[in-house]
Amino acid sequence: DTPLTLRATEANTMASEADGAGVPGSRRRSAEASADGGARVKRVSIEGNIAVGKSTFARLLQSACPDWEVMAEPVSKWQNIESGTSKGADASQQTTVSNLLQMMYQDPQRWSYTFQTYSCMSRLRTQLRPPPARLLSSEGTPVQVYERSVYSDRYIFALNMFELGCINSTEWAVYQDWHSLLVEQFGHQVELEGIIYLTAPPQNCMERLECRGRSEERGVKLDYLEKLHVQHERWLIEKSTEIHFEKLKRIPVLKLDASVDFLRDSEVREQFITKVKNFFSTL
Ligand code: UDP
Ligand code: D5M
Ligand code: MG
Repeated sequence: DTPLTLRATEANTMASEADGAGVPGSRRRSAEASADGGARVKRVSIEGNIAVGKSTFARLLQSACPDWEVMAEPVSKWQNIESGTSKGADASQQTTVSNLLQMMYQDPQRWSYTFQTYSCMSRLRTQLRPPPARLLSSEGTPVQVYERSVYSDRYIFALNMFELGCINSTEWAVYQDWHSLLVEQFGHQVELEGIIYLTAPPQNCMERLECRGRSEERGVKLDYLEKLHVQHERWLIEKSTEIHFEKLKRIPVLKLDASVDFLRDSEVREQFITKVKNFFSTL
């Protein structure tokens, strides 16, 4: 066992992977997306525990309003990291593919810090992408919606890894130093105007996680989801997490009860969309 999981030994399969699949709408960027136009665009993240329903909710938002741009978490990137295998010129084409998500769950002491560097980098890349032209020409409030953010990386996962002892105090100090530097340097380009917090009891998330059947998560225990739940509550509801960015301390949070099956209940879906539209209009 590891602090995060029971040891998962089976090979990675992506049979029931939901992330990123089916999010409609073009992601093509346009040179027309001017800096001025970009300033109109509101930026919001969807936060919540593992398997609470963020990707499902993201797809729902994208189909409810094609004028919003919804970006799924790049889980498949973390599952497929390509690297060269040889220093020799002839073999330079050879690559191996490693699954960093699986490595982190199997050996968190060894791989948590590396995972945090890569997940933060990939989120930063997503949050730095300029809005597409169609968003700038939309009549309503143009919104970019991200599944999680560089902030949940730090104030949920990295912090939790540190508290569990999977990241040591030196790694934690180094992590916090470069995270602050990057976020400060990129300034308003990575700032969010609001957060949608999907919440459900950890037991519900556990059931959804099992139902989704992502192989890397096979050993995830309820205890881990409970810890992540507490981190979310501290950050977004109790506001007791120490935050290092001024705007983030005052960010508006829309809390939605995702314990109801919004995937199958159209009435709940409609209520969620209405709440989200009202929330966006206040940002
Ligand atoms: N799910 C569900 N009802 C809901 C929301 C989600 O049955 O109202 C299922 C969904 O089909 C998936 C699992 O819960 O099998 C996890 O959802 P998702 O991948 O969206 O969660 P995330 O990890 O992105 O928060
Ligand atoms: O999150 C995707 C999966 O990736 C899930 O197993 C949690 C894990 N994840 C995401 N971000 C992090 C960070 N920063 N550290 C550790 N683990 C992380 P899902 O909620 O299923 O969409
Ligand atoms: Mg997801």
